[in-house]
Amino acid sequence: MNRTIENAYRDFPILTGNPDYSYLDNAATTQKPASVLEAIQEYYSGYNANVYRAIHRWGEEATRAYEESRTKTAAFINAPSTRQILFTSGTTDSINLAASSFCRRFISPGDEIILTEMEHHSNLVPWQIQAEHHGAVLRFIPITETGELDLEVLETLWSEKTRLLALTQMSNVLGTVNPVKEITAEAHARGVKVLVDAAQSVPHMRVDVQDLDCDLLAFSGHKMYGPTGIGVLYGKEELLQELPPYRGGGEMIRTVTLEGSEWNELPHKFEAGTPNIAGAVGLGAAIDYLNGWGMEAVEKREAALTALLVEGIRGLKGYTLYGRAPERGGIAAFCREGSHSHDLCSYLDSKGFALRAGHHCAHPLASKLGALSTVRASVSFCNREEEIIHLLETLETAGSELF
Ligand code: 7TS
Repeated sequence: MNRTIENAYRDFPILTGNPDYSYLDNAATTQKPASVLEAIQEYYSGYNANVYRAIHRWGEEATRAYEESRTKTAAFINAPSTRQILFTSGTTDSINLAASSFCRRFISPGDEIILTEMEHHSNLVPWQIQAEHHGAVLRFIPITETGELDLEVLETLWSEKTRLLALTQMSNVLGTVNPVKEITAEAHARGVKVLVDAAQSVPHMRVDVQDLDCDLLAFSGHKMYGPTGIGVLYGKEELLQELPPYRGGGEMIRTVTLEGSEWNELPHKFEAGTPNIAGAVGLGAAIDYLNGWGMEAVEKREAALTALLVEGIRGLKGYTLYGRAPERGGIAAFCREGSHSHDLCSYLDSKGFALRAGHHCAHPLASKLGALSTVRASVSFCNREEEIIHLLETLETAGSELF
């Protein structure tokens, strides 16, 4: 069989090794292709060493591989320079870094930060912590009936005191893709900085930070076919220069005396201690893997699978699908009349489908939807149409067996 994106699952040992199980929890984490697993194995078995410090061949090789991943990451999101790519442990870590450093530098009591009602807890709680510490006020863009941001209300939220707007590019519950570029332009017209949570978007669409013009952007390696424990914070260089460091320790300093320290240059100022070298190497391999297909092909393939899934669930009797935004990614959250979502999810697992049930770490959104717990299917290009058709049939016939 020719290698095409329709049979990309063949690149994933866990998928070929479990042909009777359908993995539809890609928004939580993605599976890893063989090339990513091999890159990590090669690092540990071929040239494992700490970066920067070692004057030996393995140290040099590890440093080269670590920095090469930074170069690949910068190119992947079209960042102008590798100095703007900070390696973190994931989206959550990236946003905590951004929130802490931004608020220490720019927030005074009474200043305002705008968030949205559809944020994952990791783009909400770090701002709550900083707002409490610095006396900032949080404001929220509400969502409409269709699960989109209410931009008319946003018009009323801006004030002289607004300093930053932080929003997700794609909701991890509704699948809604937000008009980040337009909102960023609105924010900049008022001198407001913008942080984008791109955890769900970078793995599934072409994200170009220069086109979006956002000031900060966060994402995770494990949601884009790379390993856990590695993530990225992109920032505009001028802004990153102005922000104070987040964590102190080795590598992030230029000089240290007992009285005080001077910071290293970008990006090292924000990378204290031994980084996740294997994670960065794995992320670089994941980017190579995605580039091998091309993000346009990924998007096209996932749009077809999403249409099948979303239209299919909409057509099922007794099911409610949450979110009707026309601009959406491959995420579908739903409930079945008369069934608890955890029971439905366990039932689906027994039938060979991995989905997720709960509030999906977006408690305020779940409350707003009036569905504290939903079942969520999330697709990737490595899923097959048969899997989705089989899931829809299983949902349709789920009946007395469920209780
Ligand atoms: N932002 C969004 C929009 C997310 O979907 C997630 C994780 C995060 C941030 C946090 O990413 P992390 O890698 O730091 O954990 N979302 C999910 C999910 O939907 N199910 O499990 C994790």
